[in-house]
This record gives sequence, C-alpha cells and structure tokens, in this order.
Amino acid sequence: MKNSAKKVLLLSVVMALVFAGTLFASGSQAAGGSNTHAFVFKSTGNPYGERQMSGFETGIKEQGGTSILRAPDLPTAEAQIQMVDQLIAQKVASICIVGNDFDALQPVLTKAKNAGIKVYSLDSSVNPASRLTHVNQADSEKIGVTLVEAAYDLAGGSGEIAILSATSQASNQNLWIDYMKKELAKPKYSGLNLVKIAYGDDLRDKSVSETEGLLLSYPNLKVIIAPTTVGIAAAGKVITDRGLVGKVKLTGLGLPSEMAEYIDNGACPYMYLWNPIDVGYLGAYVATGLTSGKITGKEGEKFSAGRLGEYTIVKAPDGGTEVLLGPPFKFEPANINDWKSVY
Ligand code: RAM
Repeated sequence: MKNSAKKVLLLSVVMALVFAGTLFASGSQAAGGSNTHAFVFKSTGNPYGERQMSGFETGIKEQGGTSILRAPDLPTAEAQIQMVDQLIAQKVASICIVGNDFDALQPVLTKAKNAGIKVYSLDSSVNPASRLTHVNQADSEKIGVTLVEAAYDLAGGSGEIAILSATSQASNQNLWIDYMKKELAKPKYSGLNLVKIAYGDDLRDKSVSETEGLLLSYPNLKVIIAPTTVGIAAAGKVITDRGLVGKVKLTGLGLPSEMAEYIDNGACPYMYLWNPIDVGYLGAYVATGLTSGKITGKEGEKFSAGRLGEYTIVKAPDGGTEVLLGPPFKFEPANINDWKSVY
C-alpha cells in the first residue's frame, strides 16, 4: 500500500473511532446511573486520545458497564469544566479526567466528588486534592531521564537541544520536562544546551509552526525532544520536508502508526511510548474498582485489571497516589514495522 493510501486508511479508522465515540456518548447520555463511567480526554483530533478512549470503552463494556466518551474541541480547562458539570447532571458513577490543567478543575471535580461520583485522572494528572488516584502510563522520572539520555546520544554528547511540548498547562508534559531539567543539570550533560521549550498545544498546525520557529531561530539545533505524539509527528514531517534528516534529530514519545515513516527515513532514529489502548483499559478497571468499593485510591491497595493482570496503587511524585501501567518501550528501525499497525 502506498503511504498516501495508508494515511487515508488510518484517517478513516480514526474518524470511525471518533464517530463511534460520539454516537456512544449521546446514546448513553440518557442512561446515566450507577454503571455509567465517563472519560474526558484533553481535546478531539488526537489519535493517541482516541486509542485511550477505545481501551476504556472495551474495559467498561467487558465488565457490563456503559461508557461516556468526551473531549472538547480545544485542550482547555474551561471546556473540560463544562463537560464535567454536564456529567455531574447525568449522575455518572465515575469520571476519568485527562486534565488540561493541574489545579483549575479542582472546584468542579470537588463538586463531582460531593455528588458521590468517583473522580480520578489518567495520562495528564489533576492535583491530589481533586482525584482519588491517577492512572499513569509509565514512571514520570524514568520518562524524563530516558529522553535526556536519548538526546545526549543523538547529539553525540554536546550541542543545542530543544523541547516541543503540548500545552504549557499539561501536567504530564510539565512533570516530564521538570525531570528532564533535573537530569540535564547533572555534570554528564554539561555539553548539552537546552535552548527553548516550545508549545504546539497538541494541535497539528501549531506544532508544525513551532517546529519551523525552532529551526529558524536555532540553525545549529541538533536534537528536538517532543514528548507528545502530536508534536513528534509534526516535527518529523517538518524535518523531512525541509531536507534536514540527519542534521536535526528527533526523539520523544510517538505513536508507531504515525512515526513509522520518520523512523524509517531516519528523521527520528528512535522514540518511546507504551500502549495507549492499555492505558484506557487500565482506567476502566480503576473506575469499577473505585465505584464497587474494592479500592479507594490509597497507596498499597491491589486490584486486578482484566487481561492486564494485577496492579498495586503506589505513591505519586506529587504526593497523591497513582497506578503505573509499565515501563516505556523503545521503537526503532528493527521493530517499528511490527508495531505500526497496532497503535
Ligand atoms: C499526546 C498527549 C498525551 C501524552 C502523549 C504521549 O498525545 O499530550 O497526553 O501522554 O502525547
């Protein structure tokens, strides 16, 4: 299949998922009630988010529940606050929030809690006072350290590097960036110079223009770290289109389906991720664990998450608790073809 045909196919799959999610949401709106579990992602049009939602939907369905899948058009806290308010009125049993802001959702999430709804975050956390626990894709410090090690390797030990993030309010991105900065402060990395953190807001066009801005402002840039699936795909395209493969190297967190061509052409020699479908699926078991009273979100509690097996709630770096899916996985030329059709 040609690349363009593949893109059309992928786009159709994503559109079908979005459409299915929307239908599902409106179909279950009237249902409400104690076995209805809501998932609120950051924004629409993010294939990573669609995969998380599909895993969540599967996990809830196989436990006999109903899902409501929601995402605002733009990744803002304000839009999510409105959605959470609607979900409170619908009397859902649980709300899984992929936070667009760490603190701003606290009043509405407290309102949900006071209405008896079990609230937890996933992927991008809200503050510990706003959640019972958090479903984390991987250890946040490990992600930060791994990406700095990758940048060091790809830069050959010295030179200018930049970060292309999502929104400046996204707590997952900010935590990873904090750990990157801590790691960069170590003597081993004294030759690396972090020249800029750019924000593409998980919007394709903005991520493209931010990458172009980085390349213009820093002609000696050696490595871009994009810890966002939207950003890394946009940067891969810009580096390729401008004929900069080999000069500027890209790494970060990307979907194999979107990044295979840039791993193949060398724009992104390697990158990391985990299975976003599993992140959502794990969330579905946290939802039912909390609503059934099997877990309350405290450190040390154990539960089983269907096909994924047993999990233990652990302490999170922000003082709250979290459930970790597993370690990040490295995608490189040797394995990318095995994964590009999976997620
Ligand atoms: C983007 C989002 C998401 C993040 C992934 C890696 O799609 O910012 O929150 O976890 O990338």
